[in-house]
Amino acid sequence: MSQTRREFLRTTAIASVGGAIALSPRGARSAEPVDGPRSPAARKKNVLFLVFDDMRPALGCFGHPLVKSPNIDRLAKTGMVFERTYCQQAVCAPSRASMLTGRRPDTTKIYDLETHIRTTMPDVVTLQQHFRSNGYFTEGIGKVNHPRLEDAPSYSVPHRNAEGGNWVTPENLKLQKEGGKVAGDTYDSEPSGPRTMRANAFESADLPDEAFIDGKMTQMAIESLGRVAPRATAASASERQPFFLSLGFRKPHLPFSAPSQYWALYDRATIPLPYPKAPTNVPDVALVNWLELRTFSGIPDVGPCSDDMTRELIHAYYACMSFVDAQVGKILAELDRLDLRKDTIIVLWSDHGVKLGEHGMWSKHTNFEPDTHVPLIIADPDYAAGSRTRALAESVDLYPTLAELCGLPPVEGLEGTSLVPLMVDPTRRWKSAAFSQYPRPGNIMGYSMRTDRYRYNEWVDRATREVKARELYDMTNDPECHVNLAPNDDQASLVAQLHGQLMAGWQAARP
Ligand SMILES: [Ca+2]
Repeated sequence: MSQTRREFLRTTAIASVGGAIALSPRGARSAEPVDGPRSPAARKKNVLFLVFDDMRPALGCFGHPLVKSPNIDRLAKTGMVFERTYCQQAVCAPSRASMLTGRRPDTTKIYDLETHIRTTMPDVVTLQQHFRSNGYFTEGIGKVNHPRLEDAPSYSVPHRNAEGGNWVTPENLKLQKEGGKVAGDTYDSEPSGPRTMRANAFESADLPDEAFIDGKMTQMAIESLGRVAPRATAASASERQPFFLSLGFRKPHLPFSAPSQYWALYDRATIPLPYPKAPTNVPDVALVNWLELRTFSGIPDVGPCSDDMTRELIHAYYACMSFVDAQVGKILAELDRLDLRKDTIIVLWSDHGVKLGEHGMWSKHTNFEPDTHVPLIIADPDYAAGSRTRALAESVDLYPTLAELCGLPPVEGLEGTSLVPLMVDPTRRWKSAAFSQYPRPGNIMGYSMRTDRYRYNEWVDRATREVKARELYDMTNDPECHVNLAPNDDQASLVAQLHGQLMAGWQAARP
C-alpha cells in the first residue's frame, strides 16, 4: 500500500470517529435551518439537479487525496455532504429508474438497460413529473434517464441532448469507423445494445471544453437558466414560476475523454495502484469479467491490465472528474450572475460508482462498495452550509427529500425516506442499513446490505428463494474488502443476525 493510500484511509477513519459532524461556515456546530422553513406563501425554491454518470465519490469534499474538484468542493461548503449514500443497483438505467420513481428495483422491475418505466409502471408519477404537476417548469438536458429511456411526462418541454459522440480525436474517430473493437452482444449482465465499434478507452485532446459533449451540455444548461430566470424571479406571484432543471453529464463514464488541460492536473507516477485481488473466499457469482472496459481498443481481452495501463486509466478518470468539476463551476457562476442561488436547491448525485482496478476488476455491475457508493450533495439555501453526515442514505431517498424541501405534497408508494431531518440534525439516529441489488444470469439476484459496520450479501435463486452464496465484509477492519468472512464458522451467529436484517428489508431499516 502506498503512503498516499494509507494516509487516505487514516483520514477517512479519523473523519468517522466522531460520527456525523455539522459545521457551519463559521465553524460552529450548527444544523438549524438558517432562516427556518419557508412559509407556504414564500417564493418556491428552484431545483438544479446535477446528475453524473459512473462518478464514485472521488472528490476533495469526500476526502479524496488526489482528485482536484475545487468547484464541487465549493458547492459542498454551501450544503450538506452525505458521506455514505448507496445506489439501489449499480448500473445506469435501473439506478436512475429507481431514483426518479422513488421505488426500488424489485418494485420498478427495471433491472436492464432497455425497459422503459412506462412499460412496468405506466401511471407512476416521477420526481420531475411531481414538480411539474405542482406548478414547476421542468426541463431535462442530457443523460437524466438512460439514453432512449427519457420520459416525456416528466418534462414541460421536450428533453434535449447535445450533439456529439464519445471521441473527438482523429485517431479515435478513425478507430471508431474502422479497426476498433466491435462491442460484444453482451457484457456482464447487460442486455444487448447496438453493435458499435469501440475506439480507445481514454483520450486527451488539446481542445476547448465545448468540443466535448459535456462542455456543450453545460452551455445548453447555461442558456436554459437564462431563459427560466425571469419567470423564477418575477416580482408578481401570478407571473412567477419556479424551475426544476435536470442536467445529466456523460462523464466520468467510459471512454475517459477530457481536454488535455485536465490531464495536466495530475502526476501519473503519484497515483497509487489499487489492491488487485478478489476477496479471499469470494463466490464467483459476485465477480464480473469487466467486459465493458474490455470492449475498448487497447484493453486486453483476457487477464489483468498492466500496472502502467491501470495508472493511465485512473489518470484518465481523474481528468474526467476535473473536467466535469469545471463544468459545475461554470453553472454555479451563472446561477450567481442571475442571482438565483438564494432561491435554488442544488443537488449533485451519480447513478453509481465504479471499480478502478479494485478487486482486479473495472467498471460497475457488482454489489461491491466502489460500485454502490455514490456521491450526494444537497445545497439548500435554507439549511446550514458546510455540514456533513455519516448517516446511511440511499438514492431512493432523493424524491421524498426534494418534495419536502420544496413544500410539495407527499406521494404515496415512495420507498425512500426524506433526508430533511438529517439536514436539521446530522447526528440523529438514522437508517440501520442501505440496500442494493444486482441480478445475474440464471435467475439469480444478489441482495446487498450495508450497515454501519458490515456489508452483507446473499445471492438468491429467485424461483426457489434458495441462498446460493453469501458474503460478509467487515468494513471497519477490512475497508477494502480483502476477505469474505461469511464461510467462517466463528461468524455464524453474525451471519444469522444479518440474514434476519436483510430479510426484514428496507421497511425495517427506516429511522
Ligand atoms: Ca452509469
